[in-house]
Amino acid sequence: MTITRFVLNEQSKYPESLGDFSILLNHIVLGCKFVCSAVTKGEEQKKLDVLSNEVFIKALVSSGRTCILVSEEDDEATFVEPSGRGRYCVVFDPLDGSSNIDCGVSIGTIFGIYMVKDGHEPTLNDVLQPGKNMLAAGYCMYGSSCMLVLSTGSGVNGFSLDPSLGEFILTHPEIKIPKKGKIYSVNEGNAINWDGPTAKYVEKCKFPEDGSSAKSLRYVGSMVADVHRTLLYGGIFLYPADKKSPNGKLRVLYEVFPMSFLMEQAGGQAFTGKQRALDLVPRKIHERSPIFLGSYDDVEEIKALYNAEEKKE
Ligand code: P6P
Repeated sequence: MTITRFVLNEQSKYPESLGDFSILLNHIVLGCKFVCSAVTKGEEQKKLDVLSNEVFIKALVSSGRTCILVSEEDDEATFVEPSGRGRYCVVFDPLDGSSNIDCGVSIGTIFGIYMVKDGHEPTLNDVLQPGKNMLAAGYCMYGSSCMLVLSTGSGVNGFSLDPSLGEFILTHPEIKIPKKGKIYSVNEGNAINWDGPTAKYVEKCKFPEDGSSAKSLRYVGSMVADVHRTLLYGGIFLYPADKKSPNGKLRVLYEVFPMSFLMEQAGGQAFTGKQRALDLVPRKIHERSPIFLGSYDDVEEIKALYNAEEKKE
């Protein structure tokens, strides 16, 4: 089962579908194949950052199905010319974690897709939507192998690139995250700046009070790698707010939302410290938010600590 066939099968569930969504997804897949090839060739980081952004902008515009594009690499959103416009907005980080390229750590493309709101000239409000309005989200991880993990709103599926075929093949059907995990994933170097609930939660991971065994710490520093491990093995990934960065570091539209969408679709959850991550309504296209995502029970534990803190205030 190739990703192309999978997407067409999904489309057949919507008889009224015009196939636009499938065409859009296949252009995203084309972009991922191109970046995978460039990363594998060992291009230097600066070139790869620029190249991957150009590849996705060109692929998305040439699909004829997009109208607004938001990229981590571009300060402003791209509004597609009216003559070549479609109904979809795509938000993406073309090469997240790219500072890790030179040491061979896995990096990735992260993307999310919205439908424009009805019948008017597209504006930024068409992308400043809560993550729960996304139609699809996914990431492509470039590492020892190239793997695309995708959700179109009915579960999560993983596709591995078969270089001899040049096709993504379904290798991880219907991924479900374990309800509880044994791993926590956070940059402990920021501990001095954490707020109370995060500090208390990490302490519980290391010195459990209920006699259970301590969690293991795994932190790559490349979101796609850390989230992919969390999705497959379970556990929790945290990028909390801290005194230096009151909104955390990760970007809402093209890091927090797509990964939160995937986690919920896989049976996990995602929390900002204040609310369900997908309920957040961004005000700016490069807005940041704290994020706690992963196994349902693990996120519940840190939610309880933040909710208790809120009651005290
Ligand atoms: P820190 C990479 O730069 C990135 O945007 C994410 O991929 C990753 O999760 C995070 O930053 C790592 O940040 O502060 O721990 O190095």
